[in-house]
Amino acid sequence: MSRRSTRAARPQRVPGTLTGAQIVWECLARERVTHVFGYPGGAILPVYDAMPAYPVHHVLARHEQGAVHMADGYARASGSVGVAMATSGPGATNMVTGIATAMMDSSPLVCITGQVSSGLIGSDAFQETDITGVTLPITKHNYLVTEADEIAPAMREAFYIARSGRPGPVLVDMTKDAQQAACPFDWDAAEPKPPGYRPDHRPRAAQLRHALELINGAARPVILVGHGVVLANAEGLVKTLAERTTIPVAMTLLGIGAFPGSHPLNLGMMGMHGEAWVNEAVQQADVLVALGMRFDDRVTGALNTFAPNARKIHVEIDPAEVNKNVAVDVGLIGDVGEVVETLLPGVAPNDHSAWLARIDDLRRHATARSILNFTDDGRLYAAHAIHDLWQATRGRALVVTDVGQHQMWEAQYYRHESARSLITSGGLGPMGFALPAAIGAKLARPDADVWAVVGDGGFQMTMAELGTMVQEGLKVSIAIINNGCLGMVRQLQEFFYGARYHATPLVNPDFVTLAGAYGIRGIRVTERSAVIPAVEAAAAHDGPILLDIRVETDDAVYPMVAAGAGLDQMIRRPAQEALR
Ligand SMILES: Cc1cc2nc3c(=O)[nH]c(=O)nc-3n(C[C@H](O)[C@H](O)[C@H](O)COP(=O)(O)OP(=O)(O)OC[C@H]3O[C@@H](n4cnc5c(N)ncnc54)[C@H](O)[C@@H]3O)c2cc1C
Ligand SMILES: Cc1ncc(C[n+]2csc(CCOP(=O)(O)OP(=O)(O)O)c2C)c(N)n1
Ligand SMILES: [Mg+2]
Repeated sequence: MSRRSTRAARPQRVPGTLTGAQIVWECLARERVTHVFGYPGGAILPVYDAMPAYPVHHVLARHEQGAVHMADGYARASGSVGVAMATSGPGATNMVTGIATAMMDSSPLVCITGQVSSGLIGSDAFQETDITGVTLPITKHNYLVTEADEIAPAMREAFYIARSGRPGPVLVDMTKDAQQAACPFDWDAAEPKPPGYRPDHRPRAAQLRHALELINGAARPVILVGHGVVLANAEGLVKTLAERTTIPVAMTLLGIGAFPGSHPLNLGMMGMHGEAWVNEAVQQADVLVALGMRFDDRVTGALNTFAPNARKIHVEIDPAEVNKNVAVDVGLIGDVGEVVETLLPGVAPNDHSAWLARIDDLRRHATARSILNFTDDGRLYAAHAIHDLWQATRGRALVVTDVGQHQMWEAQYYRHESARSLITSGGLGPMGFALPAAIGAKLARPDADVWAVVGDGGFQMTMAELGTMVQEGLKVSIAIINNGCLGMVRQLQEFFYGARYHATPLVNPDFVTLAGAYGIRGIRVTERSAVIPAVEAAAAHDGPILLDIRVETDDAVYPMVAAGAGLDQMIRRPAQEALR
């Protein structure tokens, strides 16, 4: 009996043509994509079958959510478009959290999904999901492609839309028959021309003049630096603006790193868990210069009391963001790098030493309440662990955090000196982001000392990606800030639900043994004196390492602006005695 050839399903090449599947890889290679993060299945198999002929490395994730977070981590670390791939139905729906994460944080992604053959669409075919319908509100744009000759134009347009203007995720769903059919491939003819899409904006001259008057005439100004500054690679220009005017700089969570943490004009993070002096400075300011940030509710607190005395300038690439949450005096719509460059010749040197001295007073008053300044009571707090990680890595690590208390302590206690040295999910905040995003970041920047700082809860959401990390031979260091609970939610229960801790205590696996199952070295840290040696051991170790850092359960992130409260109405850390 003759055996059926396993190669029989290969599409026939017609001279002068490529299959849709080959066109996908041609486009990826021409877009200079080096890594694709994905997971195969029947509806995308023609694309996988064509892959080996192309110089693109495929990273096999353990879950499609992980694949998208990896692509996102890659994009945020490199500034290039990240690419993720999955099959139809469950593969595509597993991508949803990752896509929504990228959408909320303006991260450029192209997600490619297989779809059932075009003749089956609408028939509830096996693994058919209307993924363009599902992702319509969480993508910048999406496509359903049913013909091979539509693939190249859709792919080129997807990359163009993902990276231009305000970046974001674009999904290209392609039917199996479109992947299998052959057609001529013409890269030049597929040049993107999306109708009605205008990503380039320039501010009007009158608005620029108005902004200069406000900046030059301010007595108590603050610059608010956001993620847009990172996306625009404009940190150098923003530093020039701050130094010329001596205007202090506050950052959003996603703006951290866009202004050097050790710079004398750096105030730190503002907002719900921003430092007290930063929020107080924002509230007392007479001029706010908001650069590439979108006045998220975690940043502003109650809108009706936000920065009541300040004239506001908003530099923003997306016109829909201007006057959306906060009414501003001047909206400068355009790329923040270009706008600041245009403003700089008109910006007068200035000396705001009286205002800086006032903020320093606020800072002195607040730092007395920092847990780092409490006398050592022998307990290991998360803030200690993160502070010591910062010291031991000399502030030069590329840190990827998960979501929760540890994320906020990282923002407060790890001082970042450069843009793209903190990768964190701000807008959607999905637990499980850190490990896969760290894998993507390490592949984008192999020379970086990549640390995933993750909670014990969030780690368990995507810990299967340890397998991906090992399979790729990556040296990523993992610090589990293990407080034995879903700390951020426990904190809400402590403050607002009478300390009724339902569904927040965790019974955890032994993370060190778990690491061992993957061949990863694990170290348990239970004392403060062991943190720095463990971080140094990670640096010296030729491979990934997992630190299970057992920190106090009973602690909260301070300050905290409660929902609906004004930015300067913060819940402050109690005196040390209250911790006992
Ligand atoms: C548990 C938790 C707690 C949090 N607490 C805080 C907190 O205390 N403080 C805080 O700040 N955040 C906090 N966040 C994050 C918060 O939810 C927002 O994600 C964050 O504040 C958004 O920062 P952003 O506006 O700088 O970035 P984004 O949301 O990414 O917005 C960037 C803006 O820049 C614009 N832009 C993009 N490119 C350009 C360009 N080239 N030129 C000009 N503009 C451009 C975009 O259109 C967008 O409007 C928290 C998140 C979590 C999960
Ligand atoms: C996928 C998802 N589910 C639920 C939440 C709500 N949530 C925010 S923080 C948090 C607790 C996180 O616990 P852990 O990972 O242990 O970090 P910790 O706060 O203890 O540092 C939860 C449940 C979320 N952000 N993401
Ligand atoms: Mg926890």
